[in-house]
Amino acid sequence: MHTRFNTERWARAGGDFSADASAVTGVGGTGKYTWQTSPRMLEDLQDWLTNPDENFGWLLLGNEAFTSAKRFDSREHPNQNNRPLLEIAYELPCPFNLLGDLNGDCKVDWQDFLLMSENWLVDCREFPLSEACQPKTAE
Ligand SMILES: [Ca+2]
Repeated sequence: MHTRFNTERWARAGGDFSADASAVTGVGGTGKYTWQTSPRMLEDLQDWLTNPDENFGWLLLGNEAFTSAKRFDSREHPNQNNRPLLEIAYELPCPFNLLGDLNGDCKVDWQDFLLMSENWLVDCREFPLSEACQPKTAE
């Protein structure tokens, strides 16, 4: 009932949360569980970075129709191995100018060739309205 006992209440009993799940996973017996990355999770992370005062984390919501209960350990659990863990993997932009690296991943490979081949023989001077011809923007 309360966001902070006993002065503030949720708008709905059980808590206020988005109806759209950021991620879903099945939970069985005792063990470790992983929620796979979703575009919505990335949006949540960016939103928390932009608005840290609104970072209340994620809610683990079970399907109450199954008359079962699950317990998850919190970040205060004495055994560090049982605490929840958020892993974020990212790559920094390539710090080098590499001729032929069209996607900026710091290597010239088949992905760059694919990008180049999609526009093979496009002539923007002759056909400037071609979808592939985007005006340069000032940096
Ligand atoms: Ca590349």
